[in-house]
Amino acid sequence: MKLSVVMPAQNEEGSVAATVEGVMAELEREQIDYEVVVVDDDSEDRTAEIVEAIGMENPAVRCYRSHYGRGFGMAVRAGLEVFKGNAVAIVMADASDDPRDLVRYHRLLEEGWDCAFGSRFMPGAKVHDYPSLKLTINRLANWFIRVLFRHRYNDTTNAFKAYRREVIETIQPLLSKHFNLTVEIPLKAIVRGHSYGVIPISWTNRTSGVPKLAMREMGSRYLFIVLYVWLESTLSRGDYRVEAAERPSETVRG
Ligand SMILES: Nc1nc2c(ncn2[C@@H]2O[C@H](COP(=O)(O)OP(=O)(O)OP(=O)(O)O)[C@@H](O)[C@H]2O)c(=O)[nH]1
Ligand SMILES: [Mg+2]
Repeated sequence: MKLSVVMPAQNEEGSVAATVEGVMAELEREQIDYEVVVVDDDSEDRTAEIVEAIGMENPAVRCYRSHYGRGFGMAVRAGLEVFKGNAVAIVMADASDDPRDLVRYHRLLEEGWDCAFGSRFMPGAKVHDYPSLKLTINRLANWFIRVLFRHRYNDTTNAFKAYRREVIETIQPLLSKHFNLTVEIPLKAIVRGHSYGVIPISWTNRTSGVPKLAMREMGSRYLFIVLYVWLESTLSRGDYRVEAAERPSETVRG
Protein backbone atom coordinates (compact mmCIF):
# COMPACT_ATOMS: atom_id res chain seq x y z
CA MET A 1 0.00 0.00 0.00
CA LYS A 2 1.45 3.36 -1.03
CA LEU A 3 1.08 6.09 1.58
CA SER A 4 0.83 9.70 0.51
CA VAL A 5 1.63 12.34 3.07
CA VAL A 6 -0.19 15.62 2.46
CA MET A 7 1.52 18.37 4.41
CA PRO A 8 0.04 21.88 4.39
CA ALA A 9 2.76 24.44 4.98
CA GLN A 10 2.75 28.18 5.14
CA ASN A 11 5.82 30.08 6.25
CA GLU A 12 7.38 27.05 7.91
CA GLU A 13 11.02 27.56 6.89
CA GLY A 14 12.10 26.86 10.45
CA SER A 15 10.54 23.41 10.66
CA VAL A 16 9.56 22.05 7.26
CA ALA A 17 12.94 20.45 6.45
CA ALA A 18 13.12 18.62 9.78
CA THR A 19 9.49 17.52 9.45
CA VAL A 20 9.82 16.20 5.90
CA GLU A 21 13.14 14.52 6.64
CA GLY A 22 11.75 12.94 9.79
CA VAL A 23 8.84 11.48 7.81
CA MET A 24 11.17 10.26 5.03
CA ALA A 25 13.57 8.59 7.46
CA GLU A 26 10.88 6.74 9.37
CA LEU A 27 8.94 5.54 6.30
CA GLU A 28 12.14 4.39 4.60
CA ARG A 29 13.30 2.56 7.71
CA GLU A 30 9.96 0.74 7.77
CA GLN A 31 10.15 0.09 4.00
CA ILE A 32 6.84 1.79 3.32
CA ASP A 33 6.27 3.03 -0.22
CA TYR A 34 5.44 6.74 0.07
CA GLU A 35 5.27 10.21 -1.38
CA VAL A 36 5.29 13.54 0.45
CA VAL A 37 3.24 16.37 -1.04
CA VAL A 38 3.92 19.63 0.75
CA VAL A 39 1.10 22.03 -0.15
CA ASP A 40 2.26 25.61 -0.08
CA ASP A 41 0.15 28.62 -0.96
CA ASP A 42 2.07 31.79 -1.04
CA SER A 43 4.63 31.31 1.70
CA GLU A 44 6.63 34.50 1.94
CA ASP A 45 9.68 32.73 3.32
CA ARG A 46 11.93 29.92 2.02
CA THR A 47 9.43 27.06 2.62
CA ALA A 48 8.99 26.19 -1.09
CA GLU A 49 12.69 26.52 -1.85
CA ILE A 50 13.62 24.20 1.02
CA VAL A 51 11.11 21.54 -0.02
CA GLU A 52 12.16 21.78 -3.67
CA ALA A 53 15.77 21.22 -2.63
CA ILE A 54 14.76 18.04 -0.76
CA GLY A 55 12.77 17.00 -3.84
CA MET A 56 15.87 17.30 -6.04
CA GLU A 57 17.53 14.63 -3.91
CA ASN A 58 14.41 12.53 -3.37
CA PRO A 59 11.78 12.41 -6.15
CA ALA A 60 9.20 11.07 -3.64
CA VAL A 61 9.03 14.59 -2.18
CA ARG A 62 7.47 17.54 -3.96
CA CYS A 63 6.24 21.01 -3.22
CA TYR A 64 2.79 21.55 -4.68
CA ARG A 65 1.58 25.08 -5.14
CA SER A 66 -2.11 24.95 -4.18
CA HIS A 67 -4.48 25.47 -7.09
CA TYR A 68 -6.89 27.14 -4.66
CA GLY A 69 -6.67 30.38 -2.72
CA ARG A 70 -5.00 30.71 0.64
CA GLY A 71 -6.09 28.90 3.76
CA PHE A 72 -5.45 25.67 5.63
CA GLY A 73 -8.62 23.92 4.44
CA MET A 74 -8.09 24.77 0.78
CA ALA A 75 -4.44 23.69 0.98
CA VAL A 76 -5.39 20.28 2.39
CA ARG A 77 -8.18 19.92 -0.16
CA ALA A 78 -5.73 20.71 -2.96
CA GLY A 79 -3.42 17.98 -1.61
CA LEU A 80 -6.31 15.51 -1.39
CA GLU A 81 -7.01 16.11 -5.09
CA VAL A 82 -3.48 15.37 -6.27
CA PHE A 83 -2.10 12.57 -4.07
CA LYS A 84 -1.26 9.32 -5.81
CA GLY A 85 -1.17 6.69 -3.05
CA ASN A 86 -3.85 4.21 -1.97
CA ALA A 87 -3.92 5.95 1.39
CA VAL A 88 -3.26 9.45 2.61
CA ALA A 89 -2.10 10.96 5.87
CA ILE A 90 -2.45 14.63 6.73
CA VAL A 91 0.63 15.73 8.64
CA MET A 92 1.47 19.23 9.93
CA ALA A 93 4.68 20.91 8.78
CA ASP A 94 5.54 22.31 12.21
CA ALA A 95 7.12 19.12 13.60
CA SER A 96 4.25 18.68 16.08
CA ASP A 97 3.43 15.14 14.98
CA ASP A 98 5.65 12.10 15.55
CA PRO A 99 6.61 10.21 12.35
CA ARG A 100 6.53 6.94 14.33
CA ASP A 101 2.80 7.51 14.79
CA LEU A 102 2.53 7.85 11.03
CA VAL A 103 3.94 4.33 10.70
CA ARG A 104 1.41 3.10 13.28
CA TYR A 105 -1.39 4.71 11.27
CA HIS A 106 -0.13 2.94 8.16
CA ARG A 107 -0.21 -0.39 10.00
CA LEU A 108 -3.81 0.21 11.10
CA LEU A 109 -4.82 0.85 7.49
CA GLU A 110 -2.95 -2.26 6.38
CA GLU A 111 -4.90 -4.25 8.97
CA GLY A 112 -8.05 -3.19 7.15
CA TRP A 113 -9.35 -0.13 9.00
CA ASP A 114 -10.60 2.59 6.66
CA CYS A 115 -9.29 5.40 8.87
CA ALA A 116 -6.43 5.64 11.35
CA PHE A 117 -6.99 8.16 14.12
CA GLY A 118 -4.78 9.22 17.00
CA SER A 119 -5.65 10.56 20.40
CA ARG A 120 -3.48 12.89 22.45
CA PHE A 121 -5.79 12.28 25.39
CA MET A 122 -5.71 8.58 26.22
CA PRO A 123 -3.36 6.33 28.16
CA GLY A 124 -0.04 6.04 26.33
CA ALA A 125 -0.30 9.47 24.64
CA LYS A 126 2.36 12.11 25.17
CA VAL A 127 1.61 15.82 24.91
CA HIS A 128 4.33 18.40 25.34
CA ASP A 129 3.71 22.09 25.97
CA TYR A 130 0.04 22.37 24.91
CA PRO A 131 -1.03 26.01 25.48
CA SER A 132 -3.56 25.97 28.35
CA LEU A 133 -6.31 28.12 26.77
CA LYS A 134 -6.14 26.08 23.59
CA LEU A 135 -6.27 22.88 25.63
CA THR A 136 -9.43 23.97 27.46
CA ILE A 137 -11.17 24.91 24.21
CA ASN A 138 -9.99 21.66 22.65
CA ARG A 139 -11.37 19.48 25.46
CA LEU A 140 -14.73 21.30 25.41
CA ALA A 141 -15.01 21.02 21.63
CA ASN A 142 -14.19 17.30 21.66
CA TRP A 143 -16.61 16.68 24.51
CA PHE A 144 -19.37 18.46 22.57
CA ILE A 145 -18.63 16.38 19.46
CA ARG A 146 -18.68 13.15 21.49
CA VAL A 147 -22.04 13.96 23.06
CA LEU A 148 -23.55 14.93 19.72
CA PHE A 149 -22.26 11.95 17.73
CA ARG A 150 -22.37 9.46 20.61
CA HIS A 151 -18.91 8.10 19.91
CA ARG A 152 -16.04 7.47 22.31
CA TYR A 153 -13.25 8.96 20.22
CA ASN A 154 -11.97 12.04 22.05
CA ASP A 155 -9.60 13.84 19.64
CA THR A 156 -11.68 14.50 16.52
CA THR A 157 -10.26 18.03 16.21
CA ASN A 158 -6.67 16.96 15.54
CA ALA A 159 -5.84 17.11 11.82
CA PHE A 160 -3.13 14.43 11.95
CA LYS A 161 -5.02 11.36 10.70
CA ALA A 162 -4.80 8.83 7.87
CA TYR A 163 -7.39 7.48 5.45
CA ARG A 164 -7.72 4.92 2.69
CA ARG A 165 -8.33 6.51 -0.70
CA GLU A 166 -11.97 5.31 -0.76
CA VAL A 167 -12.72 7.41 2.30
CA ILE A 168 -11.53 10.57 0.57
CA GLU A 169 -13.93 9.74 -2.26
CA THR A 170 -16.87 9.03 0.08
CA ILE A 171 -16.62 12.30 2.00
CA GLN A 172 -16.95 14.54 -1.05
CA PRO A 173 -17.98 17.22 -1.63
CA LEU A 174 -15.95 18.90 1.09
CA LEU A 175 -17.27 22.26 2.27
CA SER A 176 -14.77 23.62 4.77
CA LYS A 177 -12.25 26.21 3.65
CA HIS A 178 -10.45 26.73 6.91
CA PHE A 179 -9.26 24.76 9.94
CA ASN A 180 -12.81 23.38 10.28
CA LEU A 181 -11.87 20.88 7.54
CA THR A 182 -10.04 19.14 10.35
CA VAL A 183 -13.37 17.97 11.81
CA GLU A 184 -15.35 17.67 8.58
CA ILE A 185 -13.16 14.85 7.26
CA PRO A 186 -13.24 12.44 10.24
CA LEU A 187 -16.86 13.16 11.17
CA LYS A 188 -18.09 12.53 7.63
CA ALA A 189 -15.95 9.39 7.41
CA ILE A 190 -17.57 8.10 10.61
CA VAL A 191 -21.20 8.99 9.88
CA ARG A 192 -20.95 7.74 6.32
CA GLY A 193 -20.05 4.32 7.66
CA HIS A 194 -16.27 3.94 7.56
CA SER A 195 -14.40 1.97 10.20
CA TYR A 196 -11.61 3.51 12.26
CA GLY A 197 -8.86 2.48 14.60
CA VAL A 198 -7.59 4.76 17.37
CA ILE A 199 -4.08 4.76 18.87
CA PRO A 200 -2.41 7.01 21.44
CA ILE A 201 -0.10 9.55 19.75
CA SER A 202 2.45 12.19 20.70
CA TRP A 203 2.17 15.90 20.08
CA THR A 204 4.73 18.63 20.71
CA ASN A 205 4.11 22.34 20.44
CA ARG A 206 5.94 24.10 17.63
CA THR A 207 9.28 25.65 18.54
CA SER A 208 9.57 27.90 15.48
CA GLY A 209 7.19 29.89 13.29
CA VAL A 210 3.81 31.28 14.30
CA PRO A 211 0.46 29.59 14.97
CA LYS A 212 -2.02 30.18 12.16
CA LEU A 213 -5.22 29.02 13.81
CA ALA A 214 -7.22 32.09 14.83
CA MET A 215 -9.63 30.66 17.42
CA ARG A 216 -12.00 33.61 17.39
CA GLU A 217 -12.62 33.48 13.65
CA MET A 218 -12.98 29.71 13.62
CA GLY A 219 -15.55 29.04 16.37
CA SER A 220 -18.66 29.57 14.25
CA ARG A 221 -17.14 27.73 11.31
CA TYR A 222 -16.41 24.69 13.46
CA LEU A 223 -19.94 24.77 14.85
CA PHE A 224 -21.37 25.07 11.32
CA ILE A 225 -19.59 22.01 9.99
CA VAL A 226 -20.17 19.90 13.11
CA LEU A 227 -23.91 20.65 12.99
CA TYR A 228 -23.98 20.12 9.23
CA VAL A 229 -22.55 16.61 9.55
CA TRP A 230 -24.82 15.92 12.51
CA LEU A 231 -27.90 16.99 10.52
CA GLU A 232 -26.81 14.73 7.69
CA SER A 233 -26.41 11.80 10.05
CA THR A 234 -29.76 12.31 11.80
CA LEU A 235 -32.02 13.43 8.94
CA SER A 236 -30.73 12.00 5.67
CA ARG A 237 -31.82 8.41 6.37
CA GLY A 238 -28.45 7.01 5.39
CA ASP A 239 -28.49 8.44 1.85
CA TYR A 240 -24.76 9.16 1.98
CA ARG A 241 -23.58 6.06 3.80
CA VAL A 242 -21.32 3.45 2.29
CA GLU A 243 -22.21 -0.26 2.61
CA ALA A 244 -21.61 -1.26 6.22
CA ALA A 245 -18.54 -3.49 6.46
CA GLU A 246 -18.82 -6.73 8.41
CA ARG A 247 -16.60 -5.74 11.27
CA PRO A 248 -16.81 -3.48 14.28
CA SER A 249 -16.71 0.20 13.33
CA GLU A 250 -14.27 1.27 15.98
CA THR A 251 -11.27 -0.13 17.79
CA VAL A 252 -9.16 1.51 20.43
CA ARG A 253 -5.64 0.39 21.20
CA GLY A 254 -4.08 1.23 24.52
N1 LIG B 1 -0.63 25.91 2.73
C1 LIG B 1 -1.10 26.38 3.87
N2 LIG B 1 -0.75 25.79 5.04
C2 LIG B 1 -1.24 26.31 6.17
C3 LIG B 1 -2.11 27.42 6.22
N3 LIG B 1 -2.43 27.68 7.51
C4 LIG B 1 -1.78 26.76 8.26
N4 LIG B 1 -1.06 25.94 7.46
C5 LIG B 1 -0.21 24.81 7.87
O1 LIG B 1 -1.05 23.89 8.55
C6 LIG B 1 -0.36 23.32 9.65
C7 LIG B 1 -1.11 23.59 10.94
O2 LIG B 1 -1.06 24.98 11.23
P1 LIG B 1 -0.61 25.52 12.66
O3 LIG B 1 -0.32 26.96 12.56
O4 LIG B 1 0.47 24.65 13.18
O5 LIG B 1 -1.92 25.34 13.48
P2 LIG B 1 -2.02 24.81 14.93
O6 LIG B 1 -1.34 23.48 15.02
O7 LIG B 1 -3.43 24.86 15.31
O8 LIG B 1 -1.24 25.92 15.73
P3 LIG B 1 0.17 25.82 16.49
O9 LIG B 1 -0.15 26.18 17.87
O10 LIG B 1 1.03 26.82 15.83
O11 LIG B 1 0.74 24.46 16.29
C8 LIG B 1 1.05 23.91 9.61
O12 LIG B 1 1.88 23.02 8.90
C9 LIG B 1 0.87 25.19 8.84
O13 LIG B 1 2.02 25.60 8.14
C10 LIG B 1 -2.46 28.04 4.96
O14 LIG B 1 -3.18 29.02 4.87
N5 LIG B 1 -1.92 27.48 3.85
MG1 LIG C 1 0.64 23.24 14.76
